[in-house]
Amino acid sequence: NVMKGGGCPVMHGGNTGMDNHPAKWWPKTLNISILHQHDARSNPMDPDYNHREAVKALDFQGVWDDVDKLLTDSQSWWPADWGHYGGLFIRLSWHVAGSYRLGDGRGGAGTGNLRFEPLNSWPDNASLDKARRILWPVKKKYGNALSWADLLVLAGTVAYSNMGLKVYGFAFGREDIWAPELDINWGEDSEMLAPTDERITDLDDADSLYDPLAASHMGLIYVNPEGVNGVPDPAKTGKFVRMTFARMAMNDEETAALTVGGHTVGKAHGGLAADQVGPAPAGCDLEAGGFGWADPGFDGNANTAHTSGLEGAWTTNPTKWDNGYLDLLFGYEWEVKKSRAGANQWEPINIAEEHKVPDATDPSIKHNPIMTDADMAMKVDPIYREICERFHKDPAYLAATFAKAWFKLTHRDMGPKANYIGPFVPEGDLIWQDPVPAGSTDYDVDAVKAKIAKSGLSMAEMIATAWDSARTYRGSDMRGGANGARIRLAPQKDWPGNEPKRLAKVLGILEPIAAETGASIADVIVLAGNVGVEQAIKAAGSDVSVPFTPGRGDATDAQTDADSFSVLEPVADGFRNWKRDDLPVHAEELLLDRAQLLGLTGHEMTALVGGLRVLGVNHGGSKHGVFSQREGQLTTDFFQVLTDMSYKWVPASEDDTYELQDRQTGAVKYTATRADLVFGSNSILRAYAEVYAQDDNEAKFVRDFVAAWTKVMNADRFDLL
Ligand code: HEB
Repeated sequence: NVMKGGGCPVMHGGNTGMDNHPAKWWPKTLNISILHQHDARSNPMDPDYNHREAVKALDFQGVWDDVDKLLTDSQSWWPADWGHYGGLFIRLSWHVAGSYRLGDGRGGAGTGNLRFEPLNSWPDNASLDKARRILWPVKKKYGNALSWADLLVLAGTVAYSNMGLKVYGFAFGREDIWAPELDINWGEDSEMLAPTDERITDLDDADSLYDPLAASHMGLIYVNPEGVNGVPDPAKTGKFVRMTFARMAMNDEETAALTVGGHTVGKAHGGLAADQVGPAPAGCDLEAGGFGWADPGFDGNANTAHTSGLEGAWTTNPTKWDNGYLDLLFGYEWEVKKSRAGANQWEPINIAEEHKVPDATDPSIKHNPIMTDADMAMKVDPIYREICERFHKDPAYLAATFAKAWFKLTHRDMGPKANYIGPFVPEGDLIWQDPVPAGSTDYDVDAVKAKIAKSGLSMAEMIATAWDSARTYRGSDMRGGANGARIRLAPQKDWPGNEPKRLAKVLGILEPIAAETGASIADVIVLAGNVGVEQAIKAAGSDVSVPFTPGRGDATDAQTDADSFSVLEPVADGFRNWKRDDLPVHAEELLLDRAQLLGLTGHEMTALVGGLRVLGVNHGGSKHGVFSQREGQLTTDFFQVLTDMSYKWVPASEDDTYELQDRQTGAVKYTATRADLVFGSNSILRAYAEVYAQDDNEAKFVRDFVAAWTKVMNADRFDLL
């Protein structure tokens, strides 16, 4: 952006491009900005705009009907195949939802992120730029109340309904973001669509794909449709499909249903060889108007469109929900062919004329149906085959299984049902929604607090237990958190990070208090943490009360999908200065990641760490980072010591730990981990640490600690929205 030569005095010193970030010289610097994305300044809505309230006033049926009308309103600039956009809209919704990965809950349909990079320009999302423009009139008409995030998922759902599937339901309530997500690590590949080898330990073991990635290539939603690294081999592809969908939280039956049901409609588009297609939207010149993948071979007819390079439909009637996919898959033998764009695809041997597919533009012309390598896996992989044979014999079972799996796929990252809005929300609970019954608010909070205070539990025991109960929350898919008190159920009660022995002892004392008072155990756990924090504030000589809102409920084992909770297990918790020994990632990176999932800002994270350290609530009672001579009092001692030049920091013999030595005498005064010292070494975190070390900010620190603590305790209280 710097004017080269000329010395032109025109103002052009702003850093307006993406290639000149201040940290580019030091790429190992922590990316603290992941804590400060989507802030109020990037959001164009009025400060008092409440999206949930706005949605409630939406004309839900009107939106549904208008999307339905768009399905057959073919546009000259991107004509609909067979005059019907159903396939395109479904692929749109599926790709929006399919970026979700269970490992960290990131990705998915909840935010409208497809409008922004990288997803807007991922090769796999080709032509979805067109789909959004087709939907724009509906977005424009219904305005703020209809988020893009909702509309992108609704489109495919309405399409299925239009084509004859009895859909399971639809919930409104997703709120749009206004800038790309900075926190999601999509992989560290060298380029888009780089070979799978760059993100896997062993190409013969699909499960060795790096966690938490789910797609087998950078820029894809799932697996390579032509086969692993482009080589057709349905048995091998089947293993990758299983891994990819498992990491989207789908089991084998759901995966088979989604693949079969997905390709029951629509077609693949291979007008041109990939190297003839223009750049993705973000790589285009201005006059492209935000459209990418310009196609010099496109003649204005649907049948010359290019998207993936594969070409053809899977079924004879691709605008109808029917059983054509399995009829053809099992009815014929299939062989590998090249599409006209040169992609590997499977085509049937000796297909009957009546099973051929009408051309997308001129129905008098007939084509072979196709299968991707992943479709062939439904026949070749023995587990998928057995499931698909059942689907084939029982189309009603397929339809019901698919409809439920589609609902899960598209609602998986919305959190509990309390977040669902609108008349199409299905009755009943689904286990993946992590249901929590409503808890009582009708009890005497002060009486419960008094009982807790007299229970004999130590301050650290109470604070650590409340923290552990709440810290599993992740804003990425709104799972986890203190509501439900699942910390007392399997698997959480046995997680090493929860210190099972201490936990059992504390629960043994808190559970009877809940029973006696009518409060939920979930509430009592949080309330005990608050009692502990209030005691620590008193011990330090001031008097601040910690806000509390009753009403958490207690989930049962039957309401808990233990398998799917395993991904919430903390393998590290920088807030309690702990990290499992075998992790190759630095403690400060894990801390930052957790803080982002908890929705904390940089200074909230700083206040919490500094406060929790001096309260002595480290995992296993470790003394690392307890920079205080008065442990148990909520003071700024951690920051005082961190910024005090009379200490020097020396790496210790134990891995990744440090000694704080008196600069004069060499005496070891304190020990620390990377999750402590990063607040003094990283320039941004040090700036926050200085705020809390300042003489004028002791009271502010207590206020900020209490606010951040309360934010974490209430992170999952969607029932209060
Ligand atoms: Fe699919 C299309 C692949 C899954 C739905 N796909 C498609 C294509 C391809 C594929 C390649 C073509 C594109 C173009 O246009 O060219 N997929 C695939 C794979 C997988 C899948 C590999 C894994 C297994 N899908 C799926 C799912 C779904 C779907 C799950 C849903 C549910 N797709 C779809 C649709 C379509 C497609 C609807 C069509 C589109 C249109 O029509 O446009």
